Amino acid sequence: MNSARYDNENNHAERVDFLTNREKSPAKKRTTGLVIGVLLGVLVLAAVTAFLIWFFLFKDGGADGTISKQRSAALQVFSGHLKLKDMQYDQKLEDTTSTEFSGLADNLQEIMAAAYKKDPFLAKYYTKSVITAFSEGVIAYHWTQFDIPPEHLEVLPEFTEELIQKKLWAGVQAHGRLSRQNIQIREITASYTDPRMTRDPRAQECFFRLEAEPVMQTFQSPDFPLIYPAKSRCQWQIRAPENNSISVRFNKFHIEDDCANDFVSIYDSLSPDNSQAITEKCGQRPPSNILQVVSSSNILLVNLISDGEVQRPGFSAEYKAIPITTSESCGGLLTNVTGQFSSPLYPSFYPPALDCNWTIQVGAGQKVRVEFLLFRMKEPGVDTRTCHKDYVEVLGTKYCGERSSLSLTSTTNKLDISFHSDESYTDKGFIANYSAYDPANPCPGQFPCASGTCIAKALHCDGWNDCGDRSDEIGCKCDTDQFACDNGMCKPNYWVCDRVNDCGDNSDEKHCGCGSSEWRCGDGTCIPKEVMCDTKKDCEDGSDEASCEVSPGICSDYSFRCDDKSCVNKVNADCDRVDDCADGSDEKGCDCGIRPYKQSRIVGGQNAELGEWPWQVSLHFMARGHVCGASIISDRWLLSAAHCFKTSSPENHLTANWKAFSGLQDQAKQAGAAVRTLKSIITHPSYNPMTYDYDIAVLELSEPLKFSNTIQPVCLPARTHVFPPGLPCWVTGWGTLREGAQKISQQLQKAEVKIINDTVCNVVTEGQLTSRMLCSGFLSGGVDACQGDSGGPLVCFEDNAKWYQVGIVSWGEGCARRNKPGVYSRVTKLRDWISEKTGL
Ligand code: 4AZ
Repeated sequence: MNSARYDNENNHAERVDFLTNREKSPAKKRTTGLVIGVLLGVLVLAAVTAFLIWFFLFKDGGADGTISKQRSAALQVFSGHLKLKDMQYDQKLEDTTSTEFSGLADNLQEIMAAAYKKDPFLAKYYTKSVITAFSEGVIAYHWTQFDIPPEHLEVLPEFTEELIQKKLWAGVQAHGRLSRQNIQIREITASYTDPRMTRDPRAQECFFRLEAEPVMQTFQSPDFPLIYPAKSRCQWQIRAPENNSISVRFNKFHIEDDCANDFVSIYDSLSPDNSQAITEKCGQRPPSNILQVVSSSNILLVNLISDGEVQRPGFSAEYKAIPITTSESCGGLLTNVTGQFSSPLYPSFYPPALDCNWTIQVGAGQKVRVEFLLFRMKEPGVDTRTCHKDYVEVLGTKYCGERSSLSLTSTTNKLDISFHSDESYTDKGFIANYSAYDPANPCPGQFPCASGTCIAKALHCDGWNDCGDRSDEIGCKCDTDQFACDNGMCKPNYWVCDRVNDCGDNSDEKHCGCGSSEWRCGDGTCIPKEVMCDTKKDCEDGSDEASCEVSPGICSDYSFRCDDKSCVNKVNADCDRVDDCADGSDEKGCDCGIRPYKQSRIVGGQNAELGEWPWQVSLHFMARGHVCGASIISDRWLLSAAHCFKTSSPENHLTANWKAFSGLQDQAKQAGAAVRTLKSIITHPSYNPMTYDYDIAVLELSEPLKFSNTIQPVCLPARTHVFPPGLPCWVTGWGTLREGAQKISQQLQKAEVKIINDTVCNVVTEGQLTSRMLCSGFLSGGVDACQGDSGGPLVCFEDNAKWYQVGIVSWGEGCARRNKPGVYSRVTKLRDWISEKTGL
């Protein structure tokens, strides 16, 4: 007997036996048996196929009225509303169990079904239409489902919103002509909808009707604050009395991070009608960035969809009826010398479909300056150059999207500002300060930027773009120790040829003297090309060996060393989500450097938010309170500076004298923080109190930390991790706000600082730099760590979306002085010692 094997579509191996001629020939009985066998096989196969189709396409969309969870391209759902003409609104229509609801809903469903079935194309795929709610007007909310079999997928592009609306109109009008029933429709909307969002309210599963009143009430996702169920399809229809709108504030909001799986979507409608979506959100929101939305009228729809397996608590929300914001009740005339104004209902999302106008009028001969402290009017699919949906318009220019700094000035003593929101998608909006100024002296004692903002005079012509529009660096006369860029800016001479485009037009990096057979090191020196990637360090900064694809297995000082001692010659191979080491050690210990409370930056402010730097620790010494910073590197270990402990006083080295506070933002609010005592303090044996070389300590906690939204470990970079000059990083701490100040800061501070080239760093520190140190800050001064920040982290956000600690606050000449940047212990150089002491 010969046999053959093949794999069927399900990849299950099956065995088919072929009969040889000899085996076939004599027996008729055997032929009959074979025919019956084949028939039975076909029947079984058909039954299995039918079951699979039912299972995947219809099971979840069955009795409870929820359309199947799978977002099959073959399922097309359109949702919107119908406005009925000349019909008396009956409150009973709001009760989906009433006969009034059933009567009208069934009637409309029939009209819709007839409209679609009349069209030969749509009729082929039409499945059902459902009326989900009524509201004053009389408005009926609907959705319709079409199922396209796999063999007809090519017709999908023909399912357009225009076609659906057109056919529905045609059907509805034909019905009006033919029918004796008195149902007339005067407006139709229908837009694409995620099939997971459609519900049949008469099925009542995870479906809620809420009545908003002026007093606040609450609702929550199922099982909050435990874990919301997977495969949730929940809907809350909220109504308020006529002439009110609805405000919903999500005090707790923690949904899975991937919006493709789980999300909350909110509509300015009772239908999940995309053209009236207010917003769609997932992830976790911190107390400082609460989601609060408002409807344009007395209806609002909230949906919770979950498909992901990640377990999260969900949300808890407050809702209430509030007076409708109209164009008359927003905007206005502002005549004070200074003041503040914001988008309607800020910091709530502004309502959809609203226009507001402000006029700022100041004294004759004066002008107006408007500085936006926050500006967020983002909408999917909007080109921020044209802003065709929501915008703020000033002097003929429309502004939309997200802006970190926006400053505008008037041409006269009057400035008009208009705000427009359309029917779909809203956002936080804006908050702005305005002030009158004298055009002859726009910035008394300061430098006036072209944008209208004022900056400190010392920042003019200092080589840094402080205005944001470079106007402070244009037309400067360069000093002898400065390089004149082609674009008119001046930069310190020692920035020339350092491989960082400091001028912005690259003129400081042109003509840098390396011949065609040479390669330029990070510090500007030239080396022969052939010594690059030869596993020997030829450049002072090792940049010739940093990104070499040398043959695998070759280990240089610049290779990532796997646990099995093999080497990876790739820049920043640690935690880059690519398995470079055969033993996977480059992707080990990567549960770090994330901020569960994702933050949006606060423009102009330097106070950190709670949970923004969850690895930051405050070290309290005896009765003195905070004296040094530290960072969490694991649940048992902290990283800090040796000079906090190795002082002339032996008391500083005693564990009993220290307490570590984690999850803290405000020194006056220690109640919410986790406090730990220390089990051991290990300072680097080579720490030099004269030079601050090897300024590093690891602290073992007596009891492990419990990680949370506000307590998380930072990532430690591999020994070979590269943080190039110019990289923007953040330093945090409760140190003093000024050099020489007596008191530490009560609120945790954050400051953005840049990694400074080692050559420059060595020059400005007058040769005091060792390879265990790095500089970060601005040579123009103004931003820096200061007394009390020591031991705290300097962290950089890397391409793998994780925060890495690059430095430990160590020393500096004063604080924030010009040409005196902060000096930090270089974590990469001390990485092996950290491993040796902590096992991390
Ligand atoms: C300190 O005394 C200190 N400007 C820390 C950092 C800097 C200066 C002083 C850097 O803790």
